[in-house]
Amino acid sequence: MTAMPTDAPSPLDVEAIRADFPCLHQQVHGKPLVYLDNAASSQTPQAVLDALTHYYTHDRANVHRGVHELSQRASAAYDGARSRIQAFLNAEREEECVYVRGTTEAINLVAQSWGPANVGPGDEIVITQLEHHANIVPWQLLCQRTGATLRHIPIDAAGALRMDVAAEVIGPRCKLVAVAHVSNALGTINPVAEIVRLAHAQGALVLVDGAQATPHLPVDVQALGCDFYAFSGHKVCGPTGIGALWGRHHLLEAMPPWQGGGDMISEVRLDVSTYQPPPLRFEAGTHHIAGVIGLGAALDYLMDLGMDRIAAYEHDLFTYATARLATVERIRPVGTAAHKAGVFSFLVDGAHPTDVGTLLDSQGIAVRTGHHCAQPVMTFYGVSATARASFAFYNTRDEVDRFVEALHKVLSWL
Ligand code: 7TS
Repeated sequence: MTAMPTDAPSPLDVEAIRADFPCLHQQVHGKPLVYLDNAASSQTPQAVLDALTHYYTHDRANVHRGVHELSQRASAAYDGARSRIQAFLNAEREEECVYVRGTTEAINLVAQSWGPANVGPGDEIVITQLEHHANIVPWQLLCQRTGATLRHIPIDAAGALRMDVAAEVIGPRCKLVAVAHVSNALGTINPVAEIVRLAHAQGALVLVDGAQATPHLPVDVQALGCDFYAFSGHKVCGPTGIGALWGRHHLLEAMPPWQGGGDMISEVRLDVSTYQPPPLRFEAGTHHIAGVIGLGAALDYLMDLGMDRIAAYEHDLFTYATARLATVERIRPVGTAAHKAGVFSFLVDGAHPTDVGTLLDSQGIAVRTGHHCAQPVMTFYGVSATARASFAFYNTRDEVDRFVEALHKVLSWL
């Protein structure tokens, strides 16, 4: 037996982990479920369900408003989740972590608050060709509003960013680069630290869309050097409708509010108001309290497992899946970059992805089909849709085998 290098993460006990996820244990169309749509939304462990139930059955009250016991307990649980986000992202301060509805809202917050205060006619915002619509449309809206220009870093045939032209695209007029850490349609892991270096050299900030990286990789915003980082709870085993925006403290401090209401103010008069410092300045109104508490529990769950162990397990599983899928005839993978995480997008010769997805579903295999809210990627490959299998740390080699078997069956019907 080969000895494990001492710095290698110890392996995950995936069978024990699977027992934590009630939704995985069911039959779909008479077949055991194989859930491979994790890039759309992950499943929820019992620890998160318990945290939600505990709030609703014991502590249900509004936060920051009551001297009464329930409100105090709810506030403590709600405020406590911020330190989980700080730890998960290795942020310097918990005040840098803003509760939002998800990645989409986080990006819109920056575009609508930081944007108009810092971007004007002739300035440039840079995105990439493999962004999710959530990291395209808010910047189009900002450019339309301010007279700035939207530019993009193109991709190559494998679905990797053309870093050979990135330095030219990120020019002296660039104010912000908005880039996905991991592409949702292709799985490409982007060289974010290198992009940060290019952007900072031009005096531009970098916003990282971490929706697809946070479920798979250890994220360290200080090591990445970025300025904003966004992610969604429902992709990291947490509830839907909650996520976080991390931003450097001095940037958040200088940003104006984007929504007004309760909880974000310091003092309100009839003619004018003053505002709380960040993060409360950006959290107007009653938030998704249960969601915040559930997100804290989800991040605790992932951190207890260890994101380095999750990444190592998934890397091994994905290498196995890619090799097995390469043996299936009539399958064309879309996105074959050298550095990928957990996403296998593919086309089947002579069949529409929707039909492939429907027939796989009849075999108990859940994949997503469509443009994956990344239409510019589809346009680049000259297709309108792909089928996409996306993996998580609770998937197994046995499930990969069942997926491949089901694909063979589906191909024999098409
Ligand atoms: N950015 C990326 C890279 C994403 O993958 C997604 C969601 C979002 C932003 C938006 O996240 P939300 O939580 O605010 O909706 N991606 C997907 C997907 O690939 N399939 O369904 C949702």
